[in-house]
Amino acid sequence: MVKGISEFVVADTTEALEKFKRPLLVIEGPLMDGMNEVGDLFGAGKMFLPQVVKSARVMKQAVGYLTPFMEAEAQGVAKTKGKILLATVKGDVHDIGKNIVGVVLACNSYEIVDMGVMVPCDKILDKAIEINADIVGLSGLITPSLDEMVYVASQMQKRGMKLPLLIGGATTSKLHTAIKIEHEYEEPVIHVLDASRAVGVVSNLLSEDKKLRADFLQSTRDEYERVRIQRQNRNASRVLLNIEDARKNKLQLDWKTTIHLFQKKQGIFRFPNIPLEILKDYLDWTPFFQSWELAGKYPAILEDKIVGVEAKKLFVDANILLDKIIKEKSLQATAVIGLFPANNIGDDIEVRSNENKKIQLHHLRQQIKKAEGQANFCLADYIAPKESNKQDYIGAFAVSAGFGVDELVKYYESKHDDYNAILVKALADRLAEACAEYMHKKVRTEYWAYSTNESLSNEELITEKYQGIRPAPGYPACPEHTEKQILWNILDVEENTGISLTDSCAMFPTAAVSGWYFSHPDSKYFGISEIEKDQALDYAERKNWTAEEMKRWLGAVMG
Ligand code: B12
Repeated sequence: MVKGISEFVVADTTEALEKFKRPLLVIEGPLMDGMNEVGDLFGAGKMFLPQVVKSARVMKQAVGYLTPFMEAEAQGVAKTKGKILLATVKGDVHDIGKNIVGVVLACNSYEIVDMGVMVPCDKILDKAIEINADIVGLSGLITPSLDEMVYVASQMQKRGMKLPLLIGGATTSKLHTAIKIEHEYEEPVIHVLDASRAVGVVSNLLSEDKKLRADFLQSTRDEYERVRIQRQNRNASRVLLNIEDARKNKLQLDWKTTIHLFQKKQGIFRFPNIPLEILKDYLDWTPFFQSWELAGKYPAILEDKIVGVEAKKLFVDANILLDKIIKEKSLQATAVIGLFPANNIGDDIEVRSNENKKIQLHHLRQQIKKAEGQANFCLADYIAPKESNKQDYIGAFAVSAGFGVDELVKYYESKHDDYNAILVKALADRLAEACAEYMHKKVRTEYWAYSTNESLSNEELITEKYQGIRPAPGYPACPEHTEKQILWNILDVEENTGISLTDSCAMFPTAAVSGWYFSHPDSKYFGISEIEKDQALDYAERKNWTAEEMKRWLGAVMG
C-alpha cells in the first residue's frame, strides 16, 4: 500500500482476512497503519501527491473488497478521526482540487462525505446536520464562487452552527477569507492553500488537546488580523487614477498607418469533433504537473532532482491513459469560433453579429497610476475606434474537451480508482487548453490568415511567440465573468457546442475555455488589478446593472 501497488490487493486482503478473521480488524489494523504511514510520509514531504493518491487507491480497493463481508457480519463501520463534508459551491463546477483534498484527508483516517459540484448552500448545511459532520469544507475556482462562500458562512451563523468552516480552491485566498468571510461566522473559518496543508489544519481543529486547538485558532486569528491591517495600510497608500484620467492615459495606437487592418474573414464556424490526436501535439504539460503539486516546467521537470522520478511515472501513466482515450474516443473535443466586424467606442467594443445586429462588449481599464510613458490598458484599445473610420475585427471562441469525462470518471470511481479518475479530469483540462491553442492558430494562419508564414513549435506557442492574444473572461485583462453571457449569445455556444453556463458563469463541461481573439500586433496580456468605484459605477451603467449586481460581479476587482 505504501508503494501504491494495487495489482495484488485482492490476494493480499484475502490473506489478511484469513489472519485477522474479521474485516473491520483488517481495516482498522494493517490498512489504517499503512495509510497512516502514507499520511506521515506526505506530511514530512517524503512522498508526493501522485503516490498518495495511488496508495489511497489500494486502501479503497481493499475496503471495497471487504465491504460485502462487513455487511454480511453487520459489523458497522471503521472508526475514523472525524467526518468532513466537502462541496464545490453553487454555480461552480470545478472539483479536481477538492477531490485531491478528499483523498489526502481520507488517507489520514478522516471520513469524507463529498457532495460533488454546484451544491446550493441549504443542501450543504442540511447535509452537515444530517450526518453530524465535524467540519464543512467549501471549494471554488472562479471569483463568483467567493460571494457564495460568504453567503454559506452567513447562513451557518444564522443557523447557529458550531462547525469549523474550511475554504479552498484556486480563486480563494487568506486575504479574502480574512476580509470577507471570517466575520460572517463566529466559529473558525480557515483558508487552506493546498492539499498538503489540509491535514495539519484539520488535525488541529479536531484535536482533543484543547490547548493545541486554542493556540492554533489564536494564531490563525492573529494572522488574519495582520493580513487585514496590511491590506488597510496598502489601501491607504495605493494610488488609483480616476477613470477619466485613466482614459486620458489610454494606449495610443496609430490607426492611420496600421497594416493589420485588412478585410478579414467573418462568420461563425463550428468544429463538432476535433480529433484528439491533433490536440495531443498542442498540450502544455506544465500545469498538468502543477495540478499534482509537482513544481517545475515540462520537460525539465522529468529530470528534476527532487520530483523527477515521480513526475516521470506520472507522465507515463498520463500518456498511457491519454492514448487509450484517443484510441477509444472516450472524450470528445468541440469548438465554435466567430469572427466579426468590430470597432471600439470608449471602453466598449461594438460588434456586428452574424445577423447584422450591433452588440456591445464591455471592458475595464487599469486605474493604477503608471510610470511616465506607460499606458492604462483596456482591451478595447486594441480595436480601431469608430471615429477612425477603419473597419476592424474581433473574434470569439468557446471550446471544450470535457464531453465524456463524467462517464469515464464514473467508470474509474466504480473501480475505486481515484488516481485514474483525477487523471482523466486533469487530461481533459489540458486537452481543452490545447484545443484553444489549436483553434487560435487556425484563426491566425487560415481564417484571418494574418500569420500565414507562422511556423512555431509547441513550446513557442506556449510562450505566446505569435501575433495576437485570446483573453478569456475571468482572466486578469477581463476579470468580469458575465461577458461570457454575451459571448454565448453571439456564438450561440450552447446550440453549437453543447457547452452551458451556470448562474455563476462557470462553463459545463468543466474542461472548457472561452474568450476573445485580438489580432493587433501590439496586443498583449495585462492585469486590470483594482478599479475605483467611479469606474465600477460607470461599468454598471453600461451594463444596465443594479447596485447589487455591480457588487456581485465586480467585487473581486473593487479592492
Ligand atoms: C488549470 C486551470 C484551468 C482548467 C480547469 C481546472 C480545474 N478543473 O479545476 C481549465 C483550462 C479548464 C480552466 C478554465 C477556466 N479558468 Co482556469 N485556471 C487554471 C489554473 C491555471 C490552475 C488551477 C488548477 O487546476 N490548479 C490545480 C488544482 C489541484 O488546484 P486547486 O483547484 O486550486 O485545488 C487545490 C487548493 O486550492 C486546495 N483546495 C481546493 N479546493 C479545496 C477545498 C477545501 C475544503 C480545501 C481544504 C482545500 C481545497 O487544495 C487543492 C489541492 O492542492 C488557474 C491559475 C492558478 N495558477 O491557480 C486558472 C484560474 C483558476 N482559471 C481562471 C479562469 C477565469 C478560468 C475560466 C473562467 C477562463 C475562461 N473564460 O475560459 C475557465 C473556467 C472554466 C469553467 N469550466 O468554467 C481564473 C479564476 C479567477 C477568476 N477571475 O475567476 C484563474 C485563477 C486564472 C487567473 N489568474 O485568472 N482553468
